[in-house]
Amino acid sequence: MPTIARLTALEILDSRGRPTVRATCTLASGASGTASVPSGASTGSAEVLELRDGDPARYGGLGCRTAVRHVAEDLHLALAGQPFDQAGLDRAMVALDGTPNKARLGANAILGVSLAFARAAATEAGVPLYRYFADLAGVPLATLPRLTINLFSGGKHAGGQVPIQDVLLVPVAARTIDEGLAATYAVYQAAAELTARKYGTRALTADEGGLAPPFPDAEAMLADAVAAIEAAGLAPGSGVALAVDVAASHFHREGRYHLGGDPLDSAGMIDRLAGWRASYPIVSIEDGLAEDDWANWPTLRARLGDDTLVLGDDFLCTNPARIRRAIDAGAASALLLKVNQIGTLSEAAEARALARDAGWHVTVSARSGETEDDWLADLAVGWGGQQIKVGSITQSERLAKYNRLLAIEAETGLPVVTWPEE
Ligand code: 2PG
Ligand code: MG
Repeated sequence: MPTIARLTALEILDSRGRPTVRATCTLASGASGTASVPSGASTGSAEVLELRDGDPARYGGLGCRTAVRHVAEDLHLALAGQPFDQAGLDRAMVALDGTPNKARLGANAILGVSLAFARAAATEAGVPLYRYFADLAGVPLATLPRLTINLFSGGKHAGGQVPIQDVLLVPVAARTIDEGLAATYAVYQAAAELTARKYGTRALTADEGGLAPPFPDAEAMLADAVAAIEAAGLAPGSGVALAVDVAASHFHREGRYHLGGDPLDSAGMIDRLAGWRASYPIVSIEDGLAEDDWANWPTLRARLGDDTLVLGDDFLCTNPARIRRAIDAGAASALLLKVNQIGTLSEAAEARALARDAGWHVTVSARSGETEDDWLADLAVGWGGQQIKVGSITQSERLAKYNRLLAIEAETGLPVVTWPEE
């Protein structure tokens, strides 16, 4: 087992210019690994705690110097000199933290170490990171994930000009990552032209590089996405399909969904989503209902679940307890997996295994605040994710992951998951 010799960390800036943690783990063998932690904006309330300094004079309180100190001092002192495997290290950090939501040491400190150790251990073993992740989860390396790529943005990622958060392209006909990216590029260019003409704006982009013109409503976003696919000479549905991140928690107040027009109750919201499904080529709906609307998720799944993924992000928070409850209730059919929602690789692996054992799909996802680190691509491949969600095909913090997928594709020759899978 690898022995940790030294843990260090650095406060760096993410794609929104906000501080985050970059951790480095050096092993006794001399192998070392460095990894950076992402950060969300439309967060679920059950996510573990991202520790911020709270000093309003510095980065509006968002500094990460305390979390950095927790890596270089507390975690270093407690863990250095000891041999660990990934599960043992993650368990030790959870125990050292001692809180249910990683509030003492900070999930950003703990995840930085969990990921940096993974990189160092892969280097020590002489294997690519995706193989280390595959071995960790006991998953055969068989496929590459299907791309789901942000085209249009709204909600918290775009200043709320329209309540829903993402319309994504799913290049279902693409047999390779390379083909999928080329199809997406064509649609993105067509969409930039179409929206510039229609809304008279320059191509304004949101947090993840998605186009964010002043759409009048969610339906206009979906219709413009279909028009852009057609304008690019591709077939909506069979060539390029759509996915939606409704992020409904963020416009749900006092039991009503404020989607524009009259506020909707849960049944009305489900009707609206079913209407979208009937009118547009949508293969996946994420957070179609709010994170605490437990009573109505099973109805949503029953209405849409046969041919559309009912995907839980804020709803599940990569949290094994929430996932178990959702499986028992028949409340979803897919997990959006974000390791920083739960804070260690091992707990995220447990979340993944629960979802897969229940026959769910898994979408491995980046955050809206990202860094140039590319471990997410290795994770999506290694854990056999059916989908990957990274944001748009602009901005280097997104492209780092797409470019890593291209490299893994060239190296392994693995095929992309076919749709519908299995
Ligand atoms: C989401 C993510 C990524 P955030 O809601 O799925 O798009 O956003 O990182 O802001 O939670
Ligand atoms: Mg989401």
